[in-house]
Amino acid sequence: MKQSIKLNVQYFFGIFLFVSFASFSMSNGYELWLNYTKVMDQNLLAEYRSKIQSVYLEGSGETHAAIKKELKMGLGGLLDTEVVFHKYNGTGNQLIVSKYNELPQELKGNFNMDDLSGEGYKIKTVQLKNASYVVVTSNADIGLLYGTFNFLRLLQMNSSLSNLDITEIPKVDIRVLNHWDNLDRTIERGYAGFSIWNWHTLPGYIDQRYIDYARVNASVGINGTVLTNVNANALILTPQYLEKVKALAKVFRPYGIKVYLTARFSAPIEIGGLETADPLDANVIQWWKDKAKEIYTMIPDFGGFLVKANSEGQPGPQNYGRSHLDGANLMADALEPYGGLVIWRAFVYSEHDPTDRAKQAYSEFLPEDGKFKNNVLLQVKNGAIDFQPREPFHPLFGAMPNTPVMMEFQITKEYLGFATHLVFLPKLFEEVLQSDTYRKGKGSLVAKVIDGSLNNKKLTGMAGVSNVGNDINWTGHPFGQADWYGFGRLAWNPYMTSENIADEWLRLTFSNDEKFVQPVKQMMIESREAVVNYMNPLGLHHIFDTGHHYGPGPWVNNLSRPEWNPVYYHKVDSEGIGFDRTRTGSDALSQYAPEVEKMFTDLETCPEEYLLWFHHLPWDYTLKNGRTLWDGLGLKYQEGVEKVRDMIKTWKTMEPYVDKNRHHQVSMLLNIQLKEAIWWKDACMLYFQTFSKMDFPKEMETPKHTLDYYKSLKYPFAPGIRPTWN
Ligand code: BDP
Repeated sequence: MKQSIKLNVQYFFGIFLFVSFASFSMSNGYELWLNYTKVMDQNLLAEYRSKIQSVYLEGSGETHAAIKKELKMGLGGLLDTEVVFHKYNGTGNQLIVSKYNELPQELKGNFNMDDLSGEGYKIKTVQLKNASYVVVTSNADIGLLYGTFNFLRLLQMNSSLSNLDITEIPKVDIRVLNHWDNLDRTIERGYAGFSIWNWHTLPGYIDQRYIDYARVNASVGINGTVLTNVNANALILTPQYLEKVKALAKVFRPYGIKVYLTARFSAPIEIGGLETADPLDANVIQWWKDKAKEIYTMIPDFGGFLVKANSEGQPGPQNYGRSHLDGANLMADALEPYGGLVIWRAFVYSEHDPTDRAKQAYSEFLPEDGKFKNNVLLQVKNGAIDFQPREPFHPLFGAMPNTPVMMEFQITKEYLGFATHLVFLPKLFEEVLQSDTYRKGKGSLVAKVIDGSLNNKKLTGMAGVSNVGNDINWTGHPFGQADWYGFGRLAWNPYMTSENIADEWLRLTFSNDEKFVQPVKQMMIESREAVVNYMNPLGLHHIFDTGHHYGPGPWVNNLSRPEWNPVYYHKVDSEGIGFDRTRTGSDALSQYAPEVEKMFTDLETCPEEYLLWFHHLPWDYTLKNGRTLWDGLGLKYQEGVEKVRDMIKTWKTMEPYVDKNRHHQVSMLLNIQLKEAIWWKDACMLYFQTFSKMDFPKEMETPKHTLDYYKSLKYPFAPGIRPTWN
């Protein structure tokens, strides 16, 4: 692509313009970041071709076949040549892709493989006398596949092959997507079409998408997928559906991806004919054991169960007076003989509990630390409320040293403008992972909890609620692909910077041209703060319209459960705004380490982006910039809107570097984003003004409509709304 652009400039009115635009307009984004178009830099192309005159690939089996297929496709496309597979030539200029034990003897001495896990790999330029090789090696097939993808990525990113010396080992064990996909193919909080799992035609029909899904995930190291919604349907555990799951598992296996299912706690009643699902009942215990045996007979490498229990109406052990511990350990016992895992979700809060919702998961699970069976992981959302545009890290991170606590991020943009807003989520993920829990003194980062290093945990994990659907480009918004990519990269290495991720993704997906990469990267990095500002500035949260969470609804106060209403979260009144979570308020802050509590409690040290999350402050409270809280709020909303305008400007100038199709798509979406950013600003500020009774700051654009108008907007068919909960 880079080349096409140069050609465009050089031969602006010539035939090349036509050729390059013709190929540009073909791009529909289906290939995601596995974009193997020809390397356009002629010097590099010549270097690559001369260094990879043939490929030595030893081994057998289905992962090996997947590697061969990817090399053919990748090298074939990037170098625009037929890939020659050849025995070890001894004379160099060969790409060697081989497990360590099958490496040609004379190359072995260049590698120390003791530090590698099965998933790890090395890529190295090896000089032997006058012969030079690029070697990709690992102790296991799966590591070799990951190494192959990394090698292709190097070519896609136009890296030199002269001095490679890469060692990669994933820092996290369980790297899974959570699909909130229902059996009728709707997706809860999905904005990119319907589910890619076509349950009706499975197991007989294998859609090419399943294979490409596996390739794409493996390319970033994702090694598991939970196929079904956490608001589970027990039918998935019946033989009829397990046959279909088995077919998907077969497709994913060569790519190192295990399937997991959501287990509905009441399944023994619904599909087992029992009268109870009590975890201590002997028949129930036996039922889960039999079910596990049945599943593993069909799918020997089945990953395990993900469970949402006693949360938002889902059944669970508490229905029988038992605890989460009883429930998790019941399933853990059943899966244990086969090496299966139970991933138990900590996303619980109750309408019967009058304490601050933000406190409930911590109170519920903390006492259970160290009591779960060894094959249980506790999956905790990044914050204590619910995937808000900005949320302080969940107090459970670091607080349960004797339990494997895994991260749950949301890749789909339930609270970030659906698939219509350009918001680069790795920036949000990075902020959470880099937060300091202070549980073991300064530097006790959330990332260290997640990779297990803080408490020497052997079993670790990171989950991302998928943004994938059957839209042609998988994610709806072309830039939504970057969130999937970034999730995978961070699950592999939670210390990666969002900037590096953006850089990689842009080069892989669009172009290596710096004139494109630098400004668009900047735009992506800033896009996250933009959405915070135009939706939830200064620590406001959960003020979305009800049910679908599309657009603002700060006025909503009539839902049956108090903690479902936005008014519960902003607590606006004539005095001021914000949720007091200090000791004078809900005291949620006491759930953090003392250093963190102190930092957030003290208004001098509390970062302003968390102000209203932790404090209820008067309208005339003075912000660090000297303005009143009221003015500051308006200015932040305005800033968010302005940033979207900047993004539109930047994107406009990128026209020469991007294919017409995707350029136009993103332009249209940015315009929607601007409209909605203004909607957020106007609706929220007009509503809050009815309490503050103050004039809008002069820098803020006057609202386009009245508050009544904004309140009257209804979207009964906004996408992603949960259809039924079972
Ligand atoms: C909330 C969603 C709801 C999910 C729930 C969960 O609104 O659809 O079922 O989280 O994570 O964010 O279980």
